[in-house]
Amino acid sequence: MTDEYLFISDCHLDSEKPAISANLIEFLRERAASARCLYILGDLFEVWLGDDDPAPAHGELIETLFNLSKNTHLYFLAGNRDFLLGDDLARRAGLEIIAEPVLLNLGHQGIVLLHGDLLCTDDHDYQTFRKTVRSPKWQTDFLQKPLIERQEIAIDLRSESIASKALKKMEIMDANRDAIVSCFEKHDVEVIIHGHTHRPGIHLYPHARTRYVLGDWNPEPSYLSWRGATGFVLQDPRV
Ligand code: LP5
Ligand code: MN
Repeated sequence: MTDEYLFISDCHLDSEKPAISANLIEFLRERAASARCLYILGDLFEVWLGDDDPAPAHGELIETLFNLSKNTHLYFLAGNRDFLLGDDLARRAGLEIIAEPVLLNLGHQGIVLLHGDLLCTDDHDYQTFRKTVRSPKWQTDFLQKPLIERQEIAIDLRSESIASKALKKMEIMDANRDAIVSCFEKHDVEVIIHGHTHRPGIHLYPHARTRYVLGDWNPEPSYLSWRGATGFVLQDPRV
């Protein structure tokens, strides 16, 4: 066991893209097994419609996570695709569900963890939609619908989202600078770690602040590692 902390997001696991699942399973077995903690910062699944979905395509992954959880602490913070992941799946996969913003300290640095969508404050339509689907009442109602109905709604919603994104300027789907600065200030931290935008990178701000953006896994792994001896290292083929 090392003192390593690992951060990933946006795997978007999908039965139609088995290479991503294979890469993640290999990462969990080979890379994460010696880490102290693994933080999964949302959009682990392309879509998660409730823990009653048997999701056979994800069986091996869930078992791999559960085995890993015996030695490595696994945390899950919801994304906009898998915010319906609940306690049942968390138990089966050995995940501890955490709610954003999550604060932690590594070395002498204060850190805040987010999925990243909350920073996209210029995307007003999305933020309105998010408020609706994150309300407990909406989620209870939605989860009471038969799975087949939820799947149909999700297909419609994906089409709506794709159509609506085609009309949005790229900038409005990125993190807003004022939202970033106020996040650093509000939480009094030096580091923000998030995903969601699929624009991996390391961004520097005044007062020795840094924002690490995790990439998606389509199809190569993207992860951030922290160790006492090295600090943060972003491993992404595009950075
Ligand atoms: O996901 P991504 O990266 O492509 O786009 C996101 C935002 N879109 C979403 C929607 C998801 O893609 C849909 C799939 C999630 C299923 C989750 C399970 C719960 C089921 C819920 C069923 C109602 O998150 C996109 C952002 C983009 O990130 C960048 O940040 O722009 O936001 C949108 O496109 C949202 C639109 O702007 C507004 C959508 C209005 C929808 C209107 C209602 C549709 C009716 C469907 C039936 C209830
Ligand atoms: Mn996302």
